[in-house]
Amino acid sequence: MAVTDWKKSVVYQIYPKSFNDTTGNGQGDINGIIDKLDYLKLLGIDYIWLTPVYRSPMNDNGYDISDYYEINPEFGTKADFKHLLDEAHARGIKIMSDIVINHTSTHHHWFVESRRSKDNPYRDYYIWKDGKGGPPTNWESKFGGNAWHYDEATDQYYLRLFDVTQADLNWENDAVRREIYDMINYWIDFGMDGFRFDVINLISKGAYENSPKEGKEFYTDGPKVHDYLHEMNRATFGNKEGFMTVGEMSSTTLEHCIKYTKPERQELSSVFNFHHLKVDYKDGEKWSEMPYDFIELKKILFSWQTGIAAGGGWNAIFWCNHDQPRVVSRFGDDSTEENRIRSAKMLAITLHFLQGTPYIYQGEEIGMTNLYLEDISQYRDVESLNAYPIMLKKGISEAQAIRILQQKSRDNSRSPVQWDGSLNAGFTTGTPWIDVTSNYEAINVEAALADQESVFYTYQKLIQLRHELDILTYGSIVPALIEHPQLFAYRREYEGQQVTVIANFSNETVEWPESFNIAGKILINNYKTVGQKLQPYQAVAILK
Ligand code: TEU
Repeated sequence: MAVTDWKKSVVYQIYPKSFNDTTGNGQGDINGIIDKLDYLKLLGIDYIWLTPVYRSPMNDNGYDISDYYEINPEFGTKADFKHLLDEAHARGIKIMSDIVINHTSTHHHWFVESRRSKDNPYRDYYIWKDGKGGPPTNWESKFGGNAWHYDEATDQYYLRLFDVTQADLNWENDAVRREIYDMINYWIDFGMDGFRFDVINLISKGAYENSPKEGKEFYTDGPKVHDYLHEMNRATFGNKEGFMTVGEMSSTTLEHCIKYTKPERQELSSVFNFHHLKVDYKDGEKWSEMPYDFIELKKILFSWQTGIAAGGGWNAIFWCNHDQPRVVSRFGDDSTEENRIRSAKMLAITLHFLQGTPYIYQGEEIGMTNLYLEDISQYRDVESLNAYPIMLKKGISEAQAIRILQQKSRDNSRSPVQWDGSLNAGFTTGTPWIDVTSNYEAINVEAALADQESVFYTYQKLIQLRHELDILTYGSIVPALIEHPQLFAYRREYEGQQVTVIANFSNETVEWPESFNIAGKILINNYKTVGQKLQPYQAVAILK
């Protein structure tokens, strides 16, 4: 049953390049998604978030768009895309597409023009500055190196917060904003049901000054970002009933996220923030080795849960996406098959009872693990390939750098979806663009569907519960046992009802805390029974 209230919906993220290949070229495509819609219907999701399928040189797998109005031929045609929308809609599934408007590819014709001369009409579509005996400021790119790239043709630098082939757009320019709103309206008319906006809180740059750190403070949640989002809302999707938007917010704050999502401000419906996914960064450094800090993980998630609710905003809730390692390898336990299954279910239960819109990343629903590539030649991700030499330069050994990539690389979640136990996990008949995870013979969709006890059916059940029980959408959240070293626990409360969630994040049995009354109806449990003690990775939700 399709839900009518967008707040009750569950989103499934598809990274098309790794989803399902129907042409044999080793890369997934739009027709491959159509072929799997019945599977997604069985899972029960409401929306698909499709990462970018527009024309792109694919240096950053589509986050470098060279034409917003065309589909990348590697993925299919516009007719295929229309077909996908129709087939999804016929099954009650909506589609949110990804809009990347902080930057374009340097192959975009705007940039090709812009770089030609200082007086080109497209010059001010991007951010060009004179050097100061070197780059204009010391800001660092998110993908390593200085954020300014020198261009000989006009002896100036352009800003690129990501790869050198991703030039930041100049939102100060009215013409740029108009072009963007026209493009968004084009896709709304095409039949889109929602959008995910890439790094949307970086669009408003403040002063171009040197920073004591990497420069984030000058462009994160910048001075005009709320004005721009409000303007965009009014000019595009704002009056479309039930249209869902989610903004990806880099290094943002709770205060800003309340503003981005408070309905009366007319900006966005919901936000992703990443603070809870930095609990395994040593001193804030992603490329480091550190066991994750469990108590910190809870504290961050809870502060966003209660904070957003108090401010009247709305969270997107998630463990994984195409930029993150696989959650079962990160906060769960993939060391044995038994622990993998238990901990994948535990993580699902812990997340899906929180408040906000839950996101499931392709393969998460069968408990896919990290890819664990062993040699740098096997890596494909531009961020990882930029980071590797930087790590070596810092004195990190090759062996340690690979160990770090095995934990943190974005390629971990970009390996092909494991459909069955046949060659290449049933993803392609050709050579996959990136290696298939070696455990595909045991972990795959076909095997998961055949086993009523598989991780898949836990996700299916959780989606059903979200649709059925209003308390999961509207209930307030009451964190519990925050300092407990092994248990993740909270309550939801709504109209006299209470749901209690308790999960054991450890591989040991743990005493049931005295303050926890277990009377009530068990909504879900990843073990057969509930006893005096919580079993390793046990997670239970109880309704009273
Ligand atoms: O990601 C934004 C971002 O800053 C991170 O999540 C990032 O990918 C980084 O790896 C964290 O270490 C978005 C997209 O999701 C990502 O795939 C793109 O590469 C990026 O924007 C640029 O468009």
